[in-house]
Amino acid sequence: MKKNKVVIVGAGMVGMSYAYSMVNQGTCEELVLIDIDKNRTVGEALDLNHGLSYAPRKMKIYSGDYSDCSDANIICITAGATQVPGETRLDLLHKNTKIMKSIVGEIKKTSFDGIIIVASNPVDIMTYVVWKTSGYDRSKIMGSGTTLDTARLRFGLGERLGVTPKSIHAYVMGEHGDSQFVAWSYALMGVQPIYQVASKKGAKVKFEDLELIEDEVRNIAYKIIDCKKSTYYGIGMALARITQAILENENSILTVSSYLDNKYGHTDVFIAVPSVVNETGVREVIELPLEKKEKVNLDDSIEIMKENIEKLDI
Ligand code: 6V0
Repeated sequence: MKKNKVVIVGAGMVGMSYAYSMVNQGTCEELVLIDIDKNRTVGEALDLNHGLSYAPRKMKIYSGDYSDCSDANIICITAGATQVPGETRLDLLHKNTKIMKSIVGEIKKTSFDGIIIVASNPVDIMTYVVWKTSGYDRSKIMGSGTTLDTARLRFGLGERLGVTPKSIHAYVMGEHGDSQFVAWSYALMGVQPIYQVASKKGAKVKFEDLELIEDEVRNIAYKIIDCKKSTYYGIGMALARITQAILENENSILTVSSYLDNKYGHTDVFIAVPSVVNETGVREVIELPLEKKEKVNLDDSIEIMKENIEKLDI
């Protein structure tokens, strides 16, 4: 099992941006591409292999099939339909549920015993579908959640404050979608609370800007979709980051979509909350005492997830 093998199911824009990030960062030793379009994976594997001379580590990259899942550490599901202009992530619900069920059916035929990361949208619900239909341990399944939105928030704040996004410690929580929210009460620039930064005279980011920034993060995917049809580089890098946290047994805190078991007052739902990620998957969900408004936002987000899960044939 210890060979750092990653299988990507869905070699489209998201899957391949993820693969490309991993090749450039040397995240894993073995990378397998699976897609219903076999030709596509053959071409993509060849193309990536041709870059290996310039990659930081030796890697084995090939077009495979589900039998390659048996000894994989991670399967990342990036297959499925994408939003077209005018569609929300929730509009993809039924199309992608069918696809998740068929993929899980194939994985279950193998002796796979690793971690599954789900990226297909609506990601929190697709993660639930994968968990429910697979019967696998819930800690071994996670969605990409708001890892991308959190990176967007850090970028936006960092730009305005004139500091690197790496020094912004702030989290987007809830649905990877329209009901997401920023846990502002825990947002820091370095060691300074953002609320404190915003309250200073002449601050680069004022209180009234925080809501605008939050809206911008929530809606930026729609702008990207209008401009270039889909988003993929950011999520590719977010998935590579989650993968590294698992393979390196990092115990990193990431806003993946995790199963809530009596956390934040909820059970039986996957939603993005700060979670400790290591080689066992989600080691722990961190339960923050949220401000009243933030807790209402999280409750609303979870309510939307549950209403949609009830509509599904799983
Ligand atoms: P794409 O470029 O159309 O690629 C999808 C791929 O899935 C194609 O190559 C298909 O052939 C393949 N596919 C479809 N059905 C199956 C199946 N049953 N088995 C195997 N492969 C299959 O889409 P793109 O890569 O842009 O998006 C993929 C998914 O990621 C969509 O659901 C997006 O909405 C979602 N995104 C998730 C994000 C996140 O933050 N979690 C961000 C962006 C997109």
